[in-house]
Amino acid sequence: MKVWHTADWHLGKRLHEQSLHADQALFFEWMLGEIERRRVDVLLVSGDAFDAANPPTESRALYYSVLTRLAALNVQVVVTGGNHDSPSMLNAPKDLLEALRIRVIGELPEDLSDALIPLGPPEAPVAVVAAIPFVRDNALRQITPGLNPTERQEAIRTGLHELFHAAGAACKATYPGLPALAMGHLYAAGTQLSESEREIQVGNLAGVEPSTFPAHFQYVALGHIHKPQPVAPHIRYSGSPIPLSFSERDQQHRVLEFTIDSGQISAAESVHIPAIRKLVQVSGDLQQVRERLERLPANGRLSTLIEARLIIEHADPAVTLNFSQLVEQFNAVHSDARIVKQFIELTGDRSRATDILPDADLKQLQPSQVFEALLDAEGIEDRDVLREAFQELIQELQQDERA
Ligand SMILES: [Mn+2]
Repeated sequence: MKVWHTADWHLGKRLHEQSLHADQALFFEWMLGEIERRRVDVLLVSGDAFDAANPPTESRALYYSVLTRLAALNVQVVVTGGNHDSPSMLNAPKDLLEALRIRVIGELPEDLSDALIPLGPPEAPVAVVAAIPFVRDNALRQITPGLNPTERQEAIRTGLHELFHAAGAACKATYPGLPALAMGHLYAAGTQLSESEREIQVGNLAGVEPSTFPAHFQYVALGHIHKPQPVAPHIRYSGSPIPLSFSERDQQHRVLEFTIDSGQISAAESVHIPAIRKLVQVSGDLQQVRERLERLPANGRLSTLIEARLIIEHADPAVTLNFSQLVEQFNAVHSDARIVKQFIELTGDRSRATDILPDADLKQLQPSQVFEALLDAEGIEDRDVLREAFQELIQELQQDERA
């Protein structure tokens, strides 16, 4: 039996307002072709199939058409919920999908045995998977009110440890003799993050240790971290199939493949996904940015997306204006490449708060105090509008953090 492990499709995700729908559709074309060619029997999707709780209609349509085509290829599918998925949205068509041998576990079921899914022919399963979705903190019974952040992280780690050990024991008891694997959507200690996770916050930051997963699991198919990487040889992140941020631009995207044969699960191997779209970062001073934009590499199958980073010593309104015009002109002229993100990096002494407030301990200061010091340093007199705008930004940021 051949198994594919993927995760973090993030259907509906936009990269700086740019839709990635076409990228995702091309990935699925490739995936379905390879699944048929290689005769894959099982597909595991370890969370974050969708980017948001209420994804756009075109993303839902794509998801269901892919599931329907997988069913037509006689592939057994297991989808778990990630922190981006709405468990109830994912679970809504659960009964219908079950008729197509597609199992959806949107959230941790009350009875853990409901998350144990036999793989292979129903009359003669060859393995069992404990399909554990993203676990919200309040679903862990170790989380009690009044914990400080450190205690809370420790309680989350303990809770996940107990959960996966209970799942391992349940596999052993209910399916004795069958090889077992697990799915998880979580943050493992020591893994490398990329921008697309940072910008959405990794959820609880309690990184779990490999010992969280009992030895009974011969393979652990993880999702949540977008950079493909092993936590241990048999505990792996497949990573996201397409780049979801500029920091993932040079990553080799992949799915992981392994076989289950006579009770043994083989080592997972990477199946590389051909690059669908080029993401390019150009940086330097204005002249360098201009030159580099002229020497862009050839396109992938879709138009190139560019992050333009202007590096200058001090803020300069004239240079900023030229930079904006350069970006505007570029986007107006090019149809096969688009600057979707632009920013200015200041290298001079005023770019760092520690230079403005050399003796201050930043942790002791309010953001507004640092902002006032910056206004002083810049010699800005008319401050009311700026103060108001700053307060608005801070409020927005705090609301985002709470969300
Ligand atoms: Mn996630």
